[in-house]
Amino acid sequence: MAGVGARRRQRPGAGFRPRRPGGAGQRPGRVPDGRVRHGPAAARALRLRIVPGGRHDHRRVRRGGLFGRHAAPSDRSGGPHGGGGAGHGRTGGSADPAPQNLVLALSDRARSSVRGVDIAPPGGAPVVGIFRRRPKEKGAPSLWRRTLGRAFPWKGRKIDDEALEELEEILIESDFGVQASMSLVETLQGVARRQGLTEMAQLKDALGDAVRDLLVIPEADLVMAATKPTVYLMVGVNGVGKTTTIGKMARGLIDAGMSVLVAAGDTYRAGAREQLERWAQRVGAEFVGGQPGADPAAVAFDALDAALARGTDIVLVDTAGRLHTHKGLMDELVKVKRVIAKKIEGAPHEVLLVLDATVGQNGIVQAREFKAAVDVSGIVLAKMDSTARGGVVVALSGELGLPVRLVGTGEGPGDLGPFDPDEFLAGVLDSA
Ligand SMILES: Nc1nc2c(ncn2[C@@H]2O[C@H](COP(=O)(O)OP(=O)(O)O)[C@@H](O)[C@H]2O)c(=O)[nH]1
Ligand SMILES: [Mg+2]
Repeated sequence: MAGVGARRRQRPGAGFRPRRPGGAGQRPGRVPDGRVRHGPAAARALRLRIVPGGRHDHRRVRRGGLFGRHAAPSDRSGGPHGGGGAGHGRTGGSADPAPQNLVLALSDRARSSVRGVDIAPPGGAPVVGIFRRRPKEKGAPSLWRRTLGRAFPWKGRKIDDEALEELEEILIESDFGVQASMSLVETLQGVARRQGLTEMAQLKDALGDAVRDLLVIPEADLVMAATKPTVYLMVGVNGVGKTTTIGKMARGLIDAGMSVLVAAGDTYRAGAREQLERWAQRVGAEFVGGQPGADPAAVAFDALDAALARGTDIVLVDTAGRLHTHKGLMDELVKVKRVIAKKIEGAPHEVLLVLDATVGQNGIVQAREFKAAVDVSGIVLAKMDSTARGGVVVALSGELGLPVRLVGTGEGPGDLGPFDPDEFLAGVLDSA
Protein backbone atom coordinates (compact mmCIF):
# COMPACT_ATOMS: atom_id res chain seq x y z
CA MET A 1 0.00 0.00 0.00
CA ALA A 2 2.24 2.68 -1.30
CA GLY A 3 -0.16 5.46 -0.36
CA VAL A 4 -0.15 4.47 3.26
CA GLY A 5 3.60 4.05 3.31
CA ALA A 6 3.88 7.57 1.97
CA ARG A 7 1.47 8.90 4.58
CA ARG A 8 3.29 7.14 7.29
CA ARG A 9 6.56 8.72 6.30
CA GLN A 10 5.19 12.15 7.12
CA ARG A 11 6.08 12.86 10.68
CA PRO A 12 3.18 13.64 12.98
CA GLY A 13 2.96 17.21 14.15
CA ALA A 14 5.19 18.46 16.88
CA GLY A 15 2.13 18.98 19.06
CA PHE A 16 2.43 15.47 20.35
CA ARG A 17 4.26 15.27 23.60
CA PRO A 18 4.77 11.75 24.78
CA ARG A 19 4.33 11.58 28.49
CA ARG A 20 5.48 9.01 30.90
CA PRO A 21 2.88 7.85 33.32
CA GLY A 22 3.50 8.61 36.95
CA GLY A 23 4.57 6.06 39.41
CA ALA A 24 7.76 4.99 37.67
CA GLY A 25 10.09 3.63 40.25
CA GLN A 26 7.38 3.22 42.82
CA ARG A 27 6.78 -0.28 43.95
CA PRO A 28 3.53 -1.90 44.90
CA GLY A 29 3.04 -1.95 48.61
CA ARG A 30 5.83 0.51 49.23
CA VAL A 31 3.90 3.25 50.85
CA PRO A 32 5.78 3.65 54.10
CA ASP A 33 4.37 7.03 54.73
CA GLY A 34 1.30 6.49 52.78
CA ARG A 35 -1.41 5.62 55.25
CA VAL A 36 -3.56 8.35 56.53
CA ARG A 37 -3.26 8.30 60.24
CA HIS A 38 -6.79 8.65 61.29
CA GLY A 39 -7.14 5.23 62.74
CA PRO A 40 -6.59 1.90 61.04
CA ALA A 41 -10.26 1.01 61.00
CA ALA A 42 -11.15 4.17 59.12
CA ALA A 43 -8.31 3.66 56.68
CA ARG A 44 -9.31 0.06 56.13
CA ALA A 45 -12.96 0.87 55.72
CA LEU A 46 -12.22 3.55 53.19
CA ARG A 47 -9.29 1.76 51.63
CA LEU A 48 -7.48 5.00 51.58
CA ARG A 49 -3.89 5.08 50.59
CA ILE A 50 -1.64 7.96 49.74
CA VAL A 51 1.00 7.48 47.13
CA PRO A 52 4.41 8.98 47.87
CA GLY A 53 5.35 11.72 45.47
CA GLY A 54 1.75 12.45 44.76
CA ARG A 55 1.55 10.18 41.77
CA HIS A 56 -1.36 7.87 41.69
CA ASP A 57 -0.41 4.69 39.98
CA HIS A 58 -3.59 2.99 38.97
CA ARG A 59 -1.87 -0.32 38.49
CA ARG A 60 -0.75 -0.41 42.04
CA VAL A 61 -4.11 0.73 43.23
CA ARG A 62 -5.72 -2.21 41.55
CA ARG A 63 -3.22 -4.71 42.88
CA GLY A 64 -3.36 -3.12 46.28
CA GLY A 65 -7.02 -3.96 46.48
CA LEU A 66 -8.36 -0.46 46.68
CA PHE A 67 -11.22 -1.38 44.43
CA GLY A 68 -12.69 -3.82 46.86
CA ARG A 69 -16.30 -3.92 47.83
CA HIS A 70 -17.45 -1.29 50.20
CA ALA A 71 -20.60 -1.36 52.20
CA ALA A 72 -22.90 1.60 51.80
CA PRO A 73 -23.05 3.87 54.79
CA SER A 74 -26.13 2.91 56.71
CA ASP A 75 -27.02 6.42 57.70
CA ARG A 76 -26.33 9.08 55.20
CA SER A 77 -28.18 11.76 57.04
CA GLY A 78 -25.84 11.88 60.00
CA GLY A 79 -22.89 14.17 60.40
CA PRO A 80 -22.11 17.70 61.36
CA HIS A 81 -22.44 19.05 57.84
CA GLY A 82 -25.83 17.63 57.17
CA GLY A 83 -28.94 19.69 57.33
CA GLY A 84 -28.38 22.68 55.14
CA GLY A 85 -30.94 25.05 53.79
CA ALA A 86 -34.64 24.72 54.19
CA GLY A 87 -36.10 22.26 51.80
CA HIS A 88 -32.71 21.04 50.72
CA GLY A 89 -31.97 18.46 53.35
CA ARG A 90 -30.45 15.15 52.55
CA THR A 91 -32.56 12.33 51.38
CA GLY A 92 -30.75 9.45 52.93
CA GLY A 93 -33.57 7.12 52.04
CA SER A 94 -32.83 7.25 48.32
CA ALA A 95 -33.72 4.00 46.64
CA ASP A 96 -30.78 4.12 44.23
CA PRO A 97 -28.27 1.36 44.63
CA ALA A 98 -25.27 2.49 46.62
CA PRO A 99 -21.84 2.34 45.06
CA GLN A 100 -20.11 -0.91 45.78
CA ASN A 101 -16.58 0.15 45.16
CA LEU A 102 -14.82 3.28 46.11
CA VAL A 103 -11.59 4.63 44.86
CA LEU A 104 -9.74 7.03 47.02
CA ALA A 105 -6.72 8.90 45.93
CA LEU A 106 -4.91 11.96 47.07
CA SER A 107 -2.86 14.46 45.19
CA ASP A 108 0.15 16.17 46.71
CA ARG A 109 -1.98 19.14 47.63
CA ALA A 110 -4.64 17.04 49.23
CA ARG A 111 -2.00 14.97 50.98
CA SER A 112 -0.50 17.97 52.65
CA SER A 113 -3.93 19.08 53.69
CA VAL A 114 -4.51 15.72 55.31
CA ARG A 115 -1.33 16.14 57.27
CA GLY A 116 -1.79 19.76 58.14
CA VAL A 117 -5.51 20.25 58.26
CA ASP A 118 -8.20 17.90 59.33
CA ILE A 119 -10.33 17.26 56.32
CA ALA A 120 -12.27 14.52 57.98
CA PRO A 121 -15.88 14.57 56.82
CA PRO A 122 -18.82 13.61 58.99
CA GLY A 123 -18.01 10.43 60.79
CA GLY A 124 -14.38 11.36 61.15
CA ALA A 125 -12.85 9.29 58.39
CA PRO A 126 -10.62 11.14 55.94
CA VAL A 127 -11.99 10.98 52.45
CA VAL A 128 -10.94 12.44 49.16
CA GLY A 129 -11.99 11.76 45.59
CA ILE A 130 -14.48 9.01 45.77
CA PHE A 131 -16.06 7.27 42.90
CA ARG A 132 -16.76 3.71 42.38
CA ARG A 133 -15.26 1.53 39.76
CA ARG A 134 -17.40 -1.06 38.23
CA PRO A 135 -15.50 -4.29 37.78
CA LYS A 136 -15.34 -5.32 34.17
CA GLU A 137 -17.66 -8.18 33.41
CA LYS A 138 -15.76 -11.38 32.87
CA GLY A 139 -15.60 -12.36 29.24
CA ALA A 140 -17.36 -9.20 28.10
CA PRO A 141 -16.19 -8.05 24.70
CA SER A 142 -14.15 -4.89 24.73
CA LEU A 143 -15.82 -1.62 23.80
CA TRP A 144 -13.88 -1.58 20.59
CA ARG A 145 -14.98 -5.03 19.58
CA ARG A 146 -18.60 -4.27 20.41
CA THR A 147 -18.85 -1.06 18.47
CA LEU A 148 -16.40 -1.49 15.64
CA GLY A 149 -17.51 -5.08 15.29
CA ARG A 150 -14.02 -6.24 14.60
CA ALA A 151 -10.72 -6.69 16.25
CA PHE A 152 -7.25 -6.66 14.86
CA PRO A 153 -6.21 -10.22 14.11
CA TRP A 154 -2.83 -10.24 15.77
CA LYS A 155 -2.30 -13.95 15.42
CA GLY A 156 -0.53 -15.19 12.33
CA ARG A 157 -0.18 -11.76 10.75
CA LYS A 158 3.14 -10.87 9.22
CA ILE A 159 4.39 -7.35 9.70
CA ASP A 160 3.82 -5.63 6.39
CA ASP A 161 2.28 -2.43 5.06
CA GLU A 162 -1.16 -3.98 4.83
CA ALA A 163 -1.22 -5.15 8.43
CA LEU A 164 0.11 -1.85 9.69
CA GLU A 165 -2.45 0.03 7.65
CA GLU A 166 -5.26 -2.04 9.10
CA LEU A 167 -4.00 -1.36 12.60
CA GLU A 168 -3.77 2.34 11.84
CA GLU A 169 -7.32 2.32 10.51
CA ILE A 170 -8.68 0.70 13.65
CA LEU A 171 -6.89 3.23 15.81
CA ILE A 172 -8.27 6.10 13.77
CA GLU A 173 -11.77 4.62 13.85
CA SER A 174 -11.44 4.39 17.62
CA ASP A 175 -10.78 8.13 17.74
CA PHE A 176 -7.11 8.08 18.58
CA GLY A 177 -6.78 10.84 16.05
CA VAL A 178 -4.86 10.67 12.81
CA GLN A 179 -1.73 12.14 14.35
CA ALA A 180 -1.58 9.74 17.24
CA SER A 181 -2.50 6.75 15.10
CA MET A 182 0.23 7.50 12.60
CA SER A 183 2.70 8.18 15.33
CA LEU A 184 1.90 4.89 17.07
CA VAL A 185 2.19 2.84 13.90
CA GLU A 186 5.43 4.57 13.05
CA THR A 187 6.77 3.70 16.48
CA LEU A 188 5.85 0.08 15.90
CA GLN A 189 7.59 0.08 12.54
CA GLY A 190 10.71 1.35 14.25
CA VAL A 191 10.53 -1.33 16.94
CA ALA A 192 10.05 -4.03 14.31
CA ARG A 193 13.01 -2.78 12.31
CA ARG A 194 15.34 -2.45 15.26
CA GLN A 195 14.46 -5.78 16.78
CA GLY A 196 14.10 -7.66 13.51
CA LEU A 197 10.52 -8.69 14.30
CA THR A 198 8.36 -10.31 11.64
CA GLU A 199 5.06 -11.13 13.39
CA MET A 200 2.44 -8.54 14.29
CA ALA A 201 1.77 -10.38 17.55
CA GLN A 202 5.30 -9.48 18.62
CA LEU A 203 4.31 -5.80 18.47
CA LYS A 204 1.43 -6.01 20.92
CA ASP A 205 3.44 -5.06 23.97
CA ALA A 206 5.17 -2.30 22.06
CA LEU A 207 1.79 -0.84 21.14
CA GLY A 208 0.72 -0.96 24.79
CA ASP A 209 3.90 0.86 25.83
CA ALA A 210 3.55 3.45 23.09
CA VAL A 211 -0.08 4.20 24.01
CA ARG A 212 0.81 4.42 27.69
CA ASP A 213 3.53 6.92 26.82
CA LEU A 214 0.91 9.17 25.27
CA LEU A 215 -1.44 9.07 28.23
CA VAL A 216 -1.41 11.70 30.91
CA ILE A 217 -1.95 9.89 34.17
CA PRO A 218 -3.50 12.28 36.65
CA GLU A 219 -1.90 12.75 40.01
CA ALA A 220 -5.16 11.97 41.67
CA ASP A 221 -8.78 11.60 40.81
CA LEU A 222 -9.60 15.05 42.10
CA VAL A 223 -8.01 17.76 44.17
CA MET A 224 -9.51 18.69 47.49
CA ALA A 225 -8.96 22.01 49.17
CA ALA A 226 -7.43 22.28 52.60
CA THR A 227 -10.32 24.42 53.79
CA LYS A 228 -13.98 24.09 52.96
CA PRO A 229 -15.56 24.33 50.59
CA THR A 230 -13.85 22.63 47.69
CA VAL A 231 -15.35 23.95 44.47
CA TYR A 232 -15.60 22.13 41.16
CA LEU A 233 -16.80 24.01 38.10
CA MET A 234 -18.38 21.87 35.40
CA VAL A 235 -18.21 23.11 31.83
CA GLY A 236 -18.96 21.81 28.35
CA VAL A 237 -21.26 22.11 25.38
CA ASN A 238 -24.96 21.29 25.48
CA GLY A 239 -26.11 17.78 26.19
CA VAL A 240 -22.73 16.23 26.94
CA GLY A 241 -23.76 15.15 30.44
CA LYS A 242 -22.71 17.95 32.80
CA THR A 243 -25.80 17.93 35.00
CA THR A 244 -25.94 14.15 35.11
CA THR A 245 -22.26 13.99 36.02
CA ILE A 246 -22.84 16.45 38.85
CA GLY A 247 -25.60 14.22 40.18
CA LYS A 248 -23.32 11.20 40.06
CA MET A 249 -20.43 13.04 41.65
CA ALA A 250 -22.66 14.29 44.42
CA ARG A 251 -23.83 10.76 45.06
CA GLY A 252 -20.27 9.40 45.32
CA LEU A 253 -19.13 12.18 47.62
CA ILE A 254 -22.19 12.00 49.84
CA ASP A 255 -21.84 8.27 50.18
CA ALA A 256 -18.34 8.88 51.42
CA GLY A 257 -19.72 11.11 54.12
CA MET A 258 -19.24 14.55 52.61
CA SER A 259 -21.76 17.32 52.40
CA VAL A 260 -22.36 18.52 48.87
CA LEU A 261 -24.09 21.58 47.51
CA VAL A 262 -25.01 21.79 43.85
CA ALA A 263 -25.46 25.15 42.15
CA ALA A 264 -27.75 25.50 39.15
CA GLY A 265 -25.62 27.80 37.05
CA ASP A 266 -27.55 26.82 33.93
CA THR A 267 -30.12 29.58 33.96
CA TYR A 268 -30.73 29.39 30.21
CA ARG A 269 -32.23 26.09 29.35
CA ALA A 270 -35.82 25.60 30.42
CA GLY A 271 -35.95 22.86 33.00
CA ALA A 272 -32.23 22.88 33.69
CA ARG A 273 -32.72 24.08 37.25
CA GLU A 274 -35.39 21.47 37.90
CA GLN A 275 -33.22 18.73 36.45
CA LEU A 276 -30.43 19.56 38.87
CA GLU A 277 -32.84 20.00 41.75
CA ARG A 278 -34.24 16.53 41.08
CA TRP A 279 -30.72 15.11 41.18
CA ALA A 280 -30.06 16.94 44.44
CA GLN A 281 -33.15 15.42 46.01
CA ARG A 282 -32.33 12.02 44.63
CA VAL A 283 -28.82 11.87 46.06
CA GLY A 284 -29.33 14.06 49.12
CA ALA A 285 -27.37 17.16 48.14
CA GLU A 286 -28.13 20.74 49.06
CA PHE A 287 -29.30 22.91 46.21
CA VAL A 288 -28.99 26.55 45.23
CA GLY A 289 -30.61 27.87 42.07
CA GLY A 290 -31.54 31.17 40.50
CA GLN A 291 -34.49 32.45 38.54
CA PRO A 292 -34.62 31.66 34.83
CA GLY A 293 -32.39 34.11 33.01
CA ALA A 294 -30.50 35.03 36.18
CA ASP A 295 -26.82 35.79 35.99
CA PRO A 296 -25.05 32.44 36.45
CA ALA A 297 -22.15 34.19 38.19
CA ALA A 298 -24.62 35.46 40.79
CA VAL A 299 -25.95 31.93 41.32
CA ALA A 300 -22.41 30.68 41.84
CA PHE A 301 -21.78 33.53 44.27
CA ASP A 302 -24.91 32.72 46.27
CA ALA A 303 -24.00 29.04 46.30
CA LEU A 304 -20.56 29.77 47.72
CA ASP A 305 -22.07 32.07 50.30
CA ALA A 306 -24.42 29.30 51.38
CA ALA A 307 -21.62 26.73 51.43
CA LEU A 308 -19.40 28.99 53.53
CA ALA A 309 -22.23 29.64 55.97
CA ARG A 310 -23.13 25.98 56.28
CA GLY A 311 -19.62 24.55 56.26
CA THR A 312 -20.34 22.46 53.19
CA ASP A 313 -17.49 20.23 52.02
CA ILE A 314 -17.96 20.34 48.26
CA VAL A 315 -19.74 22.71 45.86
CA LEU A 316 -20.46 21.49 42.35
CA VAL A 317 -21.29 24.35 40.00
CA ASP A 318 -23.35 23.47 36.94
CA THR A 319 -23.20 25.74 33.91
CA ALA A 320 -25.23 26.18 30.77
CA GLY A 321 -24.02 24.28 27.77
CA ARG A 322 -22.42 26.57 25.30
CA LEU A 323 -20.95 26.18 21.92
CA HIS A 324 -17.26 26.60 22.25
CA THR A 325 -17.46 28.91 19.26
CA HIS A 326 -19.80 31.38 20.94
CA LYS A 327 -17.65 34.15 22.32
CA GLY A 328 -20.32 35.87 24.42
CA LEU A 329 -21.14 32.71 26.31
CA MET A 330 -17.52 31.82 26.74
CA ASP A 331 -16.94 35.25 28.25
CA GLU A 332 -19.79 34.60 30.63
CA LEU A 333 -18.15 31.35 31.71
CA VAL A 334 -14.91 33.22 32.33
CA LYS A 335 -16.91 35.58 34.53
CA VAL A 336 -18.40 32.71 36.54
CA LYS A 337 -14.92 31.39 37.14
CA ARG A 338 -13.61 34.82 38.11
CA VAL A 339 -16.41 35.36 40.62
CA ILE A 340 -15.71 31.98 42.21
CA ALA A 341 -11.99 32.76 42.42
CA LYS A 342 -12.69 36.12 44.00
CA LYS A 343 -14.98 34.65 46.60
CA ILE A 344 -12.77 31.75 47.63
CA GLU A 345 -9.04 31.78 47.23
CA GLY A 346 -7.77 28.93 45.09
CA ALA A 347 -11.24 28.09 43.78
CA PRO A 348 -12.43 26.59 41.57
CA HIS A 349 -10.18 23.73 42.60
CA GLU A 350 -11.03 21.80 39.47
CA VAL A 351 -12.52 22.97 36.20
CA LEU A 352 -13.87 19.79 34.72
CA LEU A 353 -14.76 19.71 31.06
CA VAL A 354 -17.42 17.15 30.34
CA LEU A 355 -17.11 15.60 26.91
CA ASP A 356 -19.48 13.24 25.18
CA ALA A 357 -17.31 10.26 24.30
CA THR A 358 -19.50 9.49 21.31
CA VAL A 359 -18.53 12.65 19.45
CA GLY A 360 -14.97 11.49 19.10
CA GLN A 361 -12.49 13.90 17.62
CA ASN A 362 -14.85 16.83 17.94
CA GLY A 363 -14.16 16.56 21.65
CA ILE A 364 -10.61 17.66 20.94
CA VAL A 365 -11.84 20.86 19.33
CA GLN A 366 -14.10 21.54 22.32
CA ALA A 367 -11.32 20.78 24.78
CA ARG A 368 -8.94 23.14 23.02
CA GLU A 369 -11.41 26.03 23.19
CA PHE A 370 -12.51 25.47 26.76
CA LYS A 371 -8.94 25.02 27.88
CA ALA A 372 -8.03 28.35 26.37
CA ALA A 373 -11.01 30.12 27.98
CA VAL A 374 -11.18 28.66 31.50
CA ASP A 375 -8.02 26.59 31.91
CA VAL A 376 -9.61 23.18 32.20
CA SER A 377 -7.91 20.94 34.76
CA GLY A 378 -9.38 17.64 33.70
CA ILE A 379 -11.86 15.83 31.56
CA VAL A 380 -14.92 13.83 32.42
CA LEU A 381 -15.61 11.52 29.54
CA ALA A 382 -19.34 10.82 29.66
CA LYS A 383 -21.28 8.20 27.74
CA MET A 384 -18.43 5.74 27.46
CA ASP A 385 -21.09 3.07 27.71
CA SER A 386 -22.41 4.14 24.33
CA THR A 387 -19.27 4.08 22.28
CA ALA A 388 -16.08 2.35 21.41
CA ARG A 389 -14.50 5.62 20.60
CA GLY A 390 -12.57 5.94 23.80
CA GLY A 391 -9.42 6.55 21.81
CA VAL A 392 -10.10 10.24 22.25
CA VAL A 393 -8.45 9.77 25.65
CA VAL A 394 -5.15 9.37 23.86
CA ALA A 395 -5.74 12.38 21.66
CA LEU A 396 -6.70 14.53 24.67
CA SER A 397 -3.59 13.51 26.53
CA GLY A 398 -1.25 13.73 23.59
CA GLU A 399 -2.44 16.94 22.02
CA LEU A 400 -3.63 18.94 25.01
CA GLY A 401 -1.98 17.35 28.00
CA LEU A 402 -5.37 16.95 29.64
CA PRO A 403 -5.98 13.94 31.85
CA VAL A 404 -9.26 12.11 31.80
CA ARG A 405 -10.24 12.07 35.45
CA LEU A 406 -13.61 10.42 35.43
CA VAL A 407 -15.56 8.28 33.05
CA GLY A 408 -19.34 8.19 32.81
CA THR A 409 -20.75 4.81 32.00
CA GLY A 410 -24.50 5.28 32.20
CA GLU A 411 -27.35 7.47 33.37
CA GLY A 412 -27.62 6.13 36.91
CA PRO A 413 -26.11 7.77 39.99
CA GLY A 414 -23.48 5.07 40.36
CA ASP A 415 -22.34 5.16 36.75
CA LEU A 416 -19.16 7.12 37.25
CA GLY A 417 -15.65 5.90 37.82
CA PRO A 418 -12.06 6.95 37.50
CA PHE A 419 -10.29 6.43 34.23
CA ASP A 420 -8.30 3.24 34.44
CA PRO A 421 -5.33 3.24 32.05
CA ASP A 422 -4.80 -0.48 32.43
CA GLU A 423 -8.34 -1.32 31.49
CA PHE A 424 -8.12 1.12 28.63
CA LEU A 425 -4.93 -0.49 27.36
CA ALA A 426 -6.40 -3.94 27.71
CA GLY A 427 -9.24 -2.78 25.48
CA VAL A 428 -6.84 -1.37 22.93
CA LEU A 429 -4.75 -4.50 22.78
CA ASP A 430 -7.74 -6.79 22.71
CA SER A 431 -9.22 -5.22 19.65
CA ALA A 432 -6.49 -3.30 17.94
N1 LIG B 1 -25.61 6.55 28.37
C1 LIG B 1 -25.21 7.61 29.05
N2 LIG B 1 -25.98 8.72 29.02
C2 LIG B 1 -25.57 9.79 29.72
C3 LIG B 1 -24.34 9.79 30.45
N3 LIG B 1 -24.20 11.02 31.01
C4 LIG B 1 -25.29 11.73 30.65
N4 LIG B 1 -26.12 11.01 29.87
C5 LIG B 1 -27.38 11.42 29.26
O1 LIG B 1 -27.13 12.48 28.34
C6 LIG B 1 -28.25 13.38 28.29
C7 LIG B 1 -27.76 14.81 28.53
O2 LIG B 1 -27.25 14.89 29.83
P1 LIG B 1 -27.23 16.24 30.67
O3 LIG B 1 -26.60 15.92 31.98
O4 LIG B 1 -28.56 16.87 30.71
O5 LIG B 1 -26.23 17.11 29.78
P2 LIG B 1 -25.83 18.65 29.95
O6 LIG B 1 -26.62 19.43 28.96
O7 LIG B 1 -24.37 18.70 29.63
O8 LIG B 1 -26.09 19.04 31.35
C8 LIG B 1 -29.21 12.90 29.35
O9 LIG B 1 -30.22 12.16 28.73
C9 LIG B 1 -28.37 12.01 30.24
O10 LIG B 1 -29.12 11.03 30.89
C10 LIG B 1 -23.53 8.59 30.43
O11 LIG B 1 -22.45 8.49 31.01
N5 LIG B 1 -24.03 7.54 29.72
MG1 LIG C 1 -27.25 20.57 32.08
